[in-house]
Amino acid sequence: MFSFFKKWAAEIKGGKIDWDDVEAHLIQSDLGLTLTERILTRLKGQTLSAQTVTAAASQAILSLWDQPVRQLTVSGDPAVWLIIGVNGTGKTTSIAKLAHRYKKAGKKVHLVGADTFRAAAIDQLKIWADRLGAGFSAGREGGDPAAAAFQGLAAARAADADLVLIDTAGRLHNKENLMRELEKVKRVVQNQSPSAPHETLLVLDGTNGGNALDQARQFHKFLTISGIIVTKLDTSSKGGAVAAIKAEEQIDPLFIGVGEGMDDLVEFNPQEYVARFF
Ligand SMILES: Nc1nc2c(ncn2[C@@H]2O[C@H](COP(=O)(O)OP(=O)(O)OP(=O)(O)O)[C@@H](O)[C@H]2O)c(=O)[nH]1
Ligand SMILES: [Mg+2]
Repeated sequence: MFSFFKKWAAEIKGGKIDWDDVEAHLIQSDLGLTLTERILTRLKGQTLSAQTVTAAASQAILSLWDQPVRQLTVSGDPAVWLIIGVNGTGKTTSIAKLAHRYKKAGKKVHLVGADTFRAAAIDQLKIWADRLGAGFSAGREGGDPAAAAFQGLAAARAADADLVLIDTAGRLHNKENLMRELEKVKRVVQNQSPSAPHETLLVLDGTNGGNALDQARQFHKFLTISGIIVTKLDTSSKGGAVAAIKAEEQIDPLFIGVGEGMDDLVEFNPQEYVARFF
């Protein structure tokens, strides 16, 4: 998100800028309309410079998080977390990272492969489950993902798991039939456990810019997202438009992915996030 903004701020250092310029650049920095307006309001009556704009932007972003970011708790009998997102954002890897994190905290974790779209996806999850010592169930390639989720949850309950992580196939947010398929996964899980899923986590690729806001909006519309995991922040300074998503949709980033290993998941911290970019 901010790399574009930072580059611009460096360019204009000392130079003159006008309001239109500031507004255009803020919008192009994937901050979204709400935040852009708040930043412009903060700038009223000030001299425009790289410094004042940067300060106003970081203050506006930080004030989105006047409450501490929610910590996830493993509760439910068992806790069921549904992991969703577009293709290749890091869903399966993030599941492995979450499994590792909560196993370390003493929880019995069960992974459910409901990505029946391709056999390799199921194998990938199985490899992680074996490596982590987590329980595992999966549907078969070409099968119904909702059936896979239902049977996986039943197996997890039989195994007395504390936390069930359901992996789903990557899908484009603008494909309604694929969104309906996810709704069905959710419904079928609820048939077995009415309070589930206890978390519906959207995984966003942090190297992606403004499109992330679009993704969040669409997935939220169909499934009600409870939190976001932003991945690949080790390779990008874009940041997946999380501030815009928080400002526009009130959805919090909960974790960030900072590598491909199972320890590379850290809790989202707004101060660190802003400091990283400004
Ligand atoms: N550098 C880096 N790479 C990551 C991170 N998270 C995931 N990846 C890599 O991104 C690629 C895709 O990750 P997956 O977990 O397979 O993504 P996915 O969302 O499950 O993909 P589909 O199931 O195909 O939709 C893999 O090569 C991962 O190792 C991260 O935080 N940092
Ligand atoms: Mg996957």
